Amino acid sequence: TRSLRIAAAQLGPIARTETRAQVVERMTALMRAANARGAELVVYPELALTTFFPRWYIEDQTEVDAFFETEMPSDETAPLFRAAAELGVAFSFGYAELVREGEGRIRRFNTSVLVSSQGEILLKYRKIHLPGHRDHEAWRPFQHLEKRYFEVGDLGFPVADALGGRIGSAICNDRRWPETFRMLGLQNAELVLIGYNTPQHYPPAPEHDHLQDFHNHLCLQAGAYQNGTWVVGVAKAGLEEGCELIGGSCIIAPTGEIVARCLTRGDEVAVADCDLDRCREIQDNIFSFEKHRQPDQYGLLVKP
Ligand code: CDT
Repeated sequence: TRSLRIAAAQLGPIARTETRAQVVERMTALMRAANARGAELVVYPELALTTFFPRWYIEDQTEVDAFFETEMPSDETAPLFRAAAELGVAFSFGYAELVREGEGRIRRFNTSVLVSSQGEILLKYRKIHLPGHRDHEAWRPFQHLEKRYFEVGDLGFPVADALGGRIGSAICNDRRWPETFRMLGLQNAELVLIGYNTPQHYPPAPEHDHLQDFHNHLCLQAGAYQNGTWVVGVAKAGLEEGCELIGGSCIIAPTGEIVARCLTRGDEVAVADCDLDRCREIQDNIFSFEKHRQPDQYGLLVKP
């Protein structure tokens, strides 16, 4: 077996006034709790370092940019990297990434990284499916302005051979798209790390509010099963600046079964032993792409 002990490190709400240093302290406490339970990899949510700022329409770009990181590690995140080195654990987390290119061009992405215990970036992913809208929509009780604040990721769906397996990432809304999982599945991913911030209330279709937890697990479990991969889904949860976010962070086996999950909407760790060899149970059988997939029949899937 190739067993990796993984922790889903769910974060409760982060206030707008909370500093990076305060959040990193919470993340470090979760890392220590996970390590005490033997975890070798700790997975944190999307945009883990700040409150989920796309809920606000902010006109002043300087104010928006204060939510972004220009370097990683930064002085403020360094304590997390130091704890990982001390404990010998790898970790993955999401953050808003600001990149300065030539001639004053600035690009902004919703990014996640997988980091080795030694601080090496093993995998970087920039979110491709950006949900929500671009302009202020006054009718909404809160905004979802990811299309305004971020560009579509430009790194594709990369995988990394790391920690004894093949690992991919996706971010929040990506998990609702089977194409995300299939892009990773076609590269033989054995573990997919996914952070999310999902409001309980979906303003465009409030009749689905009671289904948010169901749809979360439905997508994560289907993605795992249909590609024979482990999936770790990690929430930022709870009542954040008046907006309730679902929890339900979990670790899912390649069979689609949830093997560990968080029960609260606060800071909490769920741990499971993930035998990466179990991917073969699915990848060699029911979803052996080589034996059973019919790509010649799927032309519509890649037409714009
Ligand atoms: N962060 C993120 O992608 N959240 C979306 C919310 C619903 S779309 C406005 C999600 O898919 O969970």
